[in-house]
Amino acid sequence: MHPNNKKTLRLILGDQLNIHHNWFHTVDETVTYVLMEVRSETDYVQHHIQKVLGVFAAMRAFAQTLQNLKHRVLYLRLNDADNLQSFDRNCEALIAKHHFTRFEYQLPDEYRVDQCLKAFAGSLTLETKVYDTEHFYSTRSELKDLFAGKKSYVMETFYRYMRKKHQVLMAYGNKPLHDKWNFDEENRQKLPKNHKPITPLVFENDASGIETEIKKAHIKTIGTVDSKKFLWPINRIQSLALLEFFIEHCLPQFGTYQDAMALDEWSLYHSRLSFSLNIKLLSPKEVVDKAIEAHSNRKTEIAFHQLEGFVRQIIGWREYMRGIYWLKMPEYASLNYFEHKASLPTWFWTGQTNMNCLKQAIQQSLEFAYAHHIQRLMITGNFALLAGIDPDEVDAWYLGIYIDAFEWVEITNTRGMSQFADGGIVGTKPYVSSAAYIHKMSSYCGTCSYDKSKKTGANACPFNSLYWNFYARHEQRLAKNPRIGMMYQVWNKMQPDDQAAILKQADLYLQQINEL
Ligand code: FAD
Ligand code: DLZ
Ligand code: SF4
Repeated sequence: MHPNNKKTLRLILGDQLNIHHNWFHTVDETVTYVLMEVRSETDYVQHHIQKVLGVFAAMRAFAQTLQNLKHRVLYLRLNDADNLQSFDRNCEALIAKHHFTRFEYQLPDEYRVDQCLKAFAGSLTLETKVYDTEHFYSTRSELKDLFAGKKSYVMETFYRYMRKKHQVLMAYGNKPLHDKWNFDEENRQKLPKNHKPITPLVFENDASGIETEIKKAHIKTIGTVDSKKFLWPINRIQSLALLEFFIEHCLPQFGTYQDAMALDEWSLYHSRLSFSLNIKLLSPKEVVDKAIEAHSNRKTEIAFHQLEGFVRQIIGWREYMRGIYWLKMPEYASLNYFEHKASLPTWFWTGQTNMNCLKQAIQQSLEFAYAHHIQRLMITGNFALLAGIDPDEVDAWYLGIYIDAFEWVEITNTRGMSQFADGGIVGTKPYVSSAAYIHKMSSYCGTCSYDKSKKTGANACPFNSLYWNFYARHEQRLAKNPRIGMMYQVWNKMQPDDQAAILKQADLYLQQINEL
């Protein structure tokens, strides 16, 4: 074929909004970019309305940016008559209509979409090429290579490897700065009484037109939105503003209150950058670099342990979860170590429960499409695990409800870290707790109609009996775990009558789970 007849179609997915990608460095008349709003993506799980709205608004803004830079762009809106509602069918139709001679795309982050586009590209008679997204620090297979021949995967090992490889927070001789890799013991305090955290920065995007289109298409969604004042960042400028806000106001307290939870406070000192990061409006490297730069300019204000705690989340946990995902999919999505089969309580979809901690975490999730890590792990996730909920249902809930939920990072956190359904690939022990931990880290228990200190009887906090019931039920699987053995010593020291009463209380609560 004559080179002048070359016409390339490049697909950009809704979570590939990286303007610094090599693709966009030069304007090429023979290249057409396409973005599409499709039912295959809006319907693979029931999403929060803010997630669908946020992704569409960001995709539209990104298409506009590309057009302003003089790139050729096609954009298929949800209700366009010629929208065939999936990536492959739309691309096939566009290739035929516009006589494209090449098809190119970037590596999808999700296994399902990866399979779909691989199959599609394989079915074409044209030349095809797949590119890296140029977003992550590590490749899909780097974790696999690092742990080749090892029996288990350890986040801390991966984190140190990443610190060394990318020379992040390192001193002379490949030693960690301040001689320690991890400063966790200086972090994780409860919020002091009368401490008023910073008011979160929110945006006021008018996305009401998009909401109307979503409603017209009858897409089933979760949660609420004020679409005239859509609060999440939808472009790079807003994402950078949120990053600045975090670094200026939240980073100095980030590690200290990382695990704290407080009544009516939905994000405390967390960054809320996960949405911008996951759709690639921000790169993890620029986030880490900005945080490090701020620390070096404001050392007295931003202690090193705050910085290290934050950097670990990004170059450690985030990259680690992605590595595990690509190592273990697709099998990972059906792991159910404890063989849990119960259904999610109905109040997970409404927040209407008398358990104050769950009410707070779920209601804010419905209102903001956001809960911070410890709410996800130690409130909703903890309850789901103690109550023996089927990990498929837990996954679907987390994948739908959060603005930042994309399977590569959602499933490893949910099925792995939170539900231990992978039997210990991500974590070394299940993250469960009774009310004692929740009371220690939050201000939820004080105004709860349940009594945090009771295991049995009227108004006993459900977490207490469910906690021991969980250990008793799974003794065979857990007693040998060296990090848990001690719990069984405590359980076995209890009087048989007390044990029986606790198990009976747990049974009662599980039978009435929708009324708790
Ligand atoms: P911050 O607390 O400010 O942390 C900074 C950044 O570090 C985050 O933006 C995120 O990119 C990264 N990070 C922190 N913890 C993790 C982690 N465990 N795994 C991966 N990255 C991390 N994160 C998602 O991005 N998408 C999800 O769908 C998701 N689902 C989760 C489900 C469960 C059950 C749990 C326990 C955690 C989940 N997480 C998920 C991880 C974490 O809770 C969120 O990244 C975090 O709450 C996002 O808020 P933030 O940006 O304010 O985070
Ligand atoms: C999450 C999402 C939604 C709701 N809708 C779209 C869409 O209509 N078009 C699109 O390109 N992407 C969407 N996304 C993000 C994709 O689900 C995401 O790109 C894939 O899961 C790959 O990670
Ligand atoms: Fe949650 Fe129990 Fe505390 Fe109530 S008493 S807030 S249910 S831990």
